[in-house]
Amino acid sequence: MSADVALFGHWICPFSTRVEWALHQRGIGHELVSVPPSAARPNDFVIPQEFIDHSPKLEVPMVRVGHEYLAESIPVLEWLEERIDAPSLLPLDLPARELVRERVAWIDQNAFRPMVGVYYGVERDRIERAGQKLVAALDIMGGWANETAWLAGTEASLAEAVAMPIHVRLAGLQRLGLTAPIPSSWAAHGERCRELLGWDAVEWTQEQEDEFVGRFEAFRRMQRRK
Ligand SMILES: N[C@@H](CCC(=O)N[C@@H](CS)C(=O)NCC(=O)O)C(=O)O
Repeated sequence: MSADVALFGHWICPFSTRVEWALHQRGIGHELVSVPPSAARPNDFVIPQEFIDHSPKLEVPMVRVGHEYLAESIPVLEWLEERIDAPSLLPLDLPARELVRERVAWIDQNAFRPMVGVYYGVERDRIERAGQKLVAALDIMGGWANETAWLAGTEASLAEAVAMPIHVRLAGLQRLGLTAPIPSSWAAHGERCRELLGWDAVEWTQEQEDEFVGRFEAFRRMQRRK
């Protein structure tokens, strides 16, 4: 490993998971600096000064490569591709690269948003609607994966990085009210993802899943009392 890489992130943040997975999948050694998002931050947590100094919005993930810093998960994934010479998550062929980028944007828009809507949802019908939108997106993504095994082409790519947090938290989402049946094509893609190098670094333990579910159940109780 040539460059000095650090990820300022946290396991509960799905945007951090994208980057953490890609670093492991590409075999890029890095330091992980745990910065819990405010909703999961213990009262006595001291935010590292380096994070405060370089993060434009005080959001994780933020990455340092050498003396440079960047935040925002998708630009960070692209930046790491440019900056770090390691197995790539972008195909060489330009049209294939464009397909990966198109699908990355599609997943971010059409699957990630409703996914966040499920756990930040408070009213039952809103949670239900977000769940239905998420599952409709998973159905389309599962269809892509059925064709070539992966979300955008014949190899795991940045599209897997962007979608990986959905696999990581699926059981938690189901406990938080995602009731629509998960398409078998999406579940099969999840099984393939579990065989990839990066999986072990981002998979949740039962304790992490319980903490995720517990935090959002508490959030809902608090919102309903308002
Ligand atoms: N668009 C950003 C979103 C990052 C984001 O929303 N991060 C959340 C945690 S999941 C955060 O750090 N929020 C600030 C806070 O809660 O303190 C990305 O793709 O990286």
